[in-house]
Amino acid sequence: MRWRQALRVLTLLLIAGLVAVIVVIHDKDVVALTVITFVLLLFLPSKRAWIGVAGLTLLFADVLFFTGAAALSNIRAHEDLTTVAVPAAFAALCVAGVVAGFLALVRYKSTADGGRTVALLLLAVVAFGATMATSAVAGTDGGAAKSGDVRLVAKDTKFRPKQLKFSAANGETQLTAGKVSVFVTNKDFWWHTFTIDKLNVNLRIPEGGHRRITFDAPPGTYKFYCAVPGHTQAGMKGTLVVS
Ligand SMILES: [Cu+2]
Repeated sequence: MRWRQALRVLTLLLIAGLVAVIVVIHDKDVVALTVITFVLLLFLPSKRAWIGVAGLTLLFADVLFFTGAAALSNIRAHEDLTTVAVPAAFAALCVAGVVAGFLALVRYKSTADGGRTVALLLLAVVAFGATMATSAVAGTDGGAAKSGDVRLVAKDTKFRPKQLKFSAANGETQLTAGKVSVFVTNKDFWWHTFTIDKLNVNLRIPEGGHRRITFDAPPGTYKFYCAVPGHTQAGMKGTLVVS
């Protein structure tokens, strides 16, 4: 088996995974990534195969970067198994993809037998799994809401609701101490943030994750937004009213 063939198989698996994300969690923003992956795959059997190999290696590295970080963060936050397993599965696949892509680039004309190819890819995935497991031991509960929390959902690169109201009159007792607690759920495949510049708030929420933040908020109206490039423009902004 050549490394390029291994890369092709891993790319097909990645496309299958991305399509599953589109179908199961209805994340339309993943469509663009799926199309790019497919186009790069088409280069592999062509005379300009190196474009496909280099492009796919970068793409695997990119997806590894955000899904690996999401899996680690969700493990540390003691999220449930699915919330950890989905980004972890993508990250493990991407570890193999980066290895296969890199070896296809540097040993472009040489061949490796099937057994060695599979063994090396498995080794990379096992090493990745071990990293995940060791970080599962450390960590804090970030995935549980408490009563009095203001709830916010990020879905389809939008926040719902767009306006958060927090009032002492509603019996939100923490407010008497000047504290506001916001519980954010991210239902997208990408990372999002809950950011309020004025209050020095910057909470990062990975794929499928739930995160809670408590901060001081004097009465007033504050703009919150997602700090991921392009997301504010896509509509990820709103207002927090504290009265
Ligand atoms: Cu965002």
